[in-house]
Amino acid sequence: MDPSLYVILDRAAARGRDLEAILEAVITAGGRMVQLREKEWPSGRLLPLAERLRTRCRAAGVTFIVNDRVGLALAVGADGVHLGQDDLPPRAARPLLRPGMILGRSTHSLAEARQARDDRADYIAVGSMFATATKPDFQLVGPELLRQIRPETSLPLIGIGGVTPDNVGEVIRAGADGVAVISAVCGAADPAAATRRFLEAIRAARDLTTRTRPL
Ligand code: TZP
Ligand code: MG
Repeated sequence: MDPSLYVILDRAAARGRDLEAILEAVITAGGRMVQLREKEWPSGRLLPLAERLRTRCRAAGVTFIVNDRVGLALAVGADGVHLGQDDLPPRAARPLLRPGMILGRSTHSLAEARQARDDRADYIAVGSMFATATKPDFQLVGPELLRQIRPETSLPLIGIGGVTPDNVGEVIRAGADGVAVISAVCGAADPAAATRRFLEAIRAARDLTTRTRPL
């Protein structure tokens, strides 16, 4: 799992554009991890699309995660499932998963991040980093929360919420291993170009972080 840039494929954010075409652009541009997020369609309707995305990701060696739905993740042979605070907690979901499946957890406070760590999540998403129109009920925690969580876990930390190529450096320098983005890629005029800009900015921020870290 390489969570440097974790692209969330969301039909609503894509505004009618084809998620498979967006995935293709992301893969071409070097993205290594994606999630399927669908808040409206029931799982039966989503299944064929989820299967096609899963097949393409497998062929490209890209990690494929399903948001919210453990059953769908299992049905399509996804690499993992991402669970928010209102979904099944990791201790309830883990026994349902196949061995080796990735379990990600959304958190919005130090206490939630500690709980996710203690519940043996495989990565912890932290947000919202910045204001975002994608999730109207977002809780703004800022990169500062990453700074607080970073010393407490070696699990991958992923900043989410309002992240763009222009502000991603701030998130990486606060201690994130990567960022998860919806609108900045799914809603971009050119998703491949957006992916490349992100990867370049992440690389630059990491170089800077390494060079300025005390020996
Ligand atoms: N969780 C916290 S903020 C957010 C989610 C799912 C939305 C992220 O979307 P965007 O478009 O990258 O701000
Ligand atoms: Mg959820």
